[in-house]
Amino acid sequence: MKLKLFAGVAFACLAVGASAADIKVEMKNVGAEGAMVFEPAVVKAEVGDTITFVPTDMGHNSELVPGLAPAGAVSWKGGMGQPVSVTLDKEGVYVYQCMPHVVMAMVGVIVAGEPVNMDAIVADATALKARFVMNKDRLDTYLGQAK
Ligand SMILES: [Cu+2]
Repeated sequence: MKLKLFAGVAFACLAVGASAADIKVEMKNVGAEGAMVFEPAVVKAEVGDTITFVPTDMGHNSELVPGLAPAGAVSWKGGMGQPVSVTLDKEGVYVYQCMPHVVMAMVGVIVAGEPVNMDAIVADATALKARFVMNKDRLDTYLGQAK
């Protein structure tokens, strides 16, 4: 009996070690860094990892900002108040938003592997940042943490 349990635990550890990570990001009305936030807002992951956005509070979604991702990378667009998962398929920086709260800079950053496209993301984020009315420095702060 004891031996069987040990074998089961050992197998479970091996399985976890061999598989890609599943990282959760909460969509929240209020977080440690203010109102209308993804938490954690900056995720460092690896290609093959899956990010799951969890509707901790209702009234949010998660969707990739078109153009703010590695070339040819997977896109995603979650429904309002719905969980959505994405498996990262290209190395680099991804910027995503909550559609109804873009004006409050409810955005987030994912880095898969190394931030190889950071210069392009910074240059192309101008249009997104122009839509922020509040928390105007959030995306720059997040991108700084992602380097
Ligand atoms: Cu939101």
